[in-house]
Amino acid sequence: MLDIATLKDRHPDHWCKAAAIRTLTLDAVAAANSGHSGMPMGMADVATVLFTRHLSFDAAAPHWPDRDRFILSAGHGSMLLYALLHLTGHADMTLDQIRNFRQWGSITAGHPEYGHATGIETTTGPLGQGIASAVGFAIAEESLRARMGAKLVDHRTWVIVGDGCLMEGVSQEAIALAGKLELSRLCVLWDNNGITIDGKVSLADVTDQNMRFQASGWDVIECDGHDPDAIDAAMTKAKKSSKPVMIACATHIALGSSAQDTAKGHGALTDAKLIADTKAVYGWDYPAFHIPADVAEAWATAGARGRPAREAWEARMAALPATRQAALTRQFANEPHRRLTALVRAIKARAVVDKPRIASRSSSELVLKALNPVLTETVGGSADLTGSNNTRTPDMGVFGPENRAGRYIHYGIREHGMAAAMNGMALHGGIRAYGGTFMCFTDYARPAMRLSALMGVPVVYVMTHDSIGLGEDGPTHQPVEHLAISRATPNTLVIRPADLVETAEAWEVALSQTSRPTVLALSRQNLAAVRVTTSNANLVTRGGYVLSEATGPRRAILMASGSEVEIAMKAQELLQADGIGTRVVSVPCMELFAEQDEAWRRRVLPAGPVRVAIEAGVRQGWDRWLMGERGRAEKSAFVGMTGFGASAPYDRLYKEFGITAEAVVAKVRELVGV
Ligand SMILES: Cc1ncc(C[n+]2csc(CCOP(=O)(O)OP(=O)(O)O)c2C)c(N)n1
Ligand SMILES: [Mg+2]
Repeated sequence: MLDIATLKDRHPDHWCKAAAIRTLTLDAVAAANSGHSGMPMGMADVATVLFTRHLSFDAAAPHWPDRDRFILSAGHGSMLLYALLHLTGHADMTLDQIRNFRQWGSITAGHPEYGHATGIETTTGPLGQGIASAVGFAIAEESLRARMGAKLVDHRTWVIVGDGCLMEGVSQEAIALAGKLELSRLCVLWDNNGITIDGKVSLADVTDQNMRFQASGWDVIECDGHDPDAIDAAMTKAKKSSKPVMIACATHIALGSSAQDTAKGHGALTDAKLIADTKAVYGWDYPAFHIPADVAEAWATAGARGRPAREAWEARMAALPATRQAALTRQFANEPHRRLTALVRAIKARAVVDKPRIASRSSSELVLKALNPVLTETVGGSADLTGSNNTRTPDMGVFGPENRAGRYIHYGIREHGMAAAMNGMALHGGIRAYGGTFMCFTDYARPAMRLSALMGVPVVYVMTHDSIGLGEDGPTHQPVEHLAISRATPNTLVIRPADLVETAEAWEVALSQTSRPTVLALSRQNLAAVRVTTSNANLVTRGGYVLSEATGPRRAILMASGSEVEIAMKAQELLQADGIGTRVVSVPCMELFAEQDEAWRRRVLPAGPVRVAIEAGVRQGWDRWLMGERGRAEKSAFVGMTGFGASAPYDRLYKEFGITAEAVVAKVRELVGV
């Protein structure tokens, strides 16, 4: 590898630009007294070559839809990204923000957070998420280029990963998917420094990463990660490949410091002498946070390199008919489709006449069949459960190397990779991503689902087989705690519709979101139609509503979601036959119900009647509606699961686990005292 003296001597301009990244990192980490110095110091040369010679972007227009995307998967090296954004002239990334690295109210969080600053394309920090969501960015680019044309969509996705990203399991899902899909616009830059927190990579790994990538259909190029010409040549070569490319960049972590090539170099280098000595090695004789004018100028020039390309793109856009421009702008901004509500109303109008007794996963398919041909921004998929999740509609076509216009993705058995890719597609813009698996396997997708919520991206998780109601596959496949886990996640809508009408409304809600994900919990087993009167109003938007009013004095309120609404309706019949006036409240979405004003919630859940909630999952999450909101502990009960399910036909399971109309009646009688 090139040593610093040779580098300075042969590439003085490059050296100074890279040194600016390195010293800003040292200064910001020292000021914060925390952070990660080594990674930005090691990858500064690669990043400098990328941003000054290859990345197509314009710092003055960071939202330009046809920009290249840069993703720092090794999110702990956040100062690398912040320094680049500052130096290239992103207006919001001021020097003050860098000075306030990791402080309250600054946009320079410990790890890059989407939405905090322009140029942060996705939140990274949980290792592996960046590379996995990058696959989604690259899919979105291919898909939209095929459908909108290369004059509007023609860019690349560049990702920096560390050893940690490549050890995480999700990276294998991502790499395999990208290789199969031949995402040749995707280039991964591996910070091959041989060091992680505990020490040398060899402590825990002997994987030949080059062979691993090649085995999954990638091209691999090796280079000296400090030699700008070698890095440049590798990137130039990568752009010509017909496969995704991994460039293995050999680097020194914490280059030039006494911590170089050691695990100590991974974290915060805050010792004043170490910093001074390192700056001396760099030949950097300036005060903290100081960037000399010529270096600042050189970086500003790099930040404006993409301006002609951006302006040419805007001119091509402006030349399109106004209606097409408006449609594209809406689509790039992920705004809801204007025909969505009308399509959903038509489905509901038919449903109240037909009253189909079908599984909610089948209802979901019916809805998608109506929506997908019109809402062409949808890209659906499943983690190898297409026939079970009912996620594919005939119009979509399968996305792949031979059909880039296809809108259905066979993700393979890769729930985590699927969820991360969906995040990437949504963040790229122009695509509404939905993907399916069994509800139980939200566990396998969860780290990416959490990031959907944290970033506020409106993806839709189609989670079928949502309870013991899936039957014979048994407790390994029967979710009991998963509704509660999803509901516990902030900024996530969890919708469990009861029939076709509610499922159509649920999809309308999900596809109208602009800043939060939706989890649709759908049944395997057939469900009775419970919404049988016409209403244009979308009642799922209310989260909870009176589905069936009590006859006579109201003494009990039954609350239920999804498949158990039918049980609540049966229990109501039995109770009312005995003169116990009973109201049934459908609760398809607790989050939306909680958002209603107090007057609505009081109308739905007035004080007085006893309350019983019925759901084939654990109780967690229901207590607010049972014991809060004017309810009382001694006047409420829950009918649901307290442990894992079992393997048997579903109707037997409902009986054995006591989730029946009769059990509900018994609870109400006990509470009412008759
Ligand atoms: C999923 C996840 N697990 C653990 C961590 C904590 N962590 C942050 S960086 C790191 C080591 C990463 O090593 P590498 O990618 O080689 O980075 P380098 O030390 O070379 O900067 C770990 C374990 C994390 N951020 N995300
Ligand atoms: Mg490393």
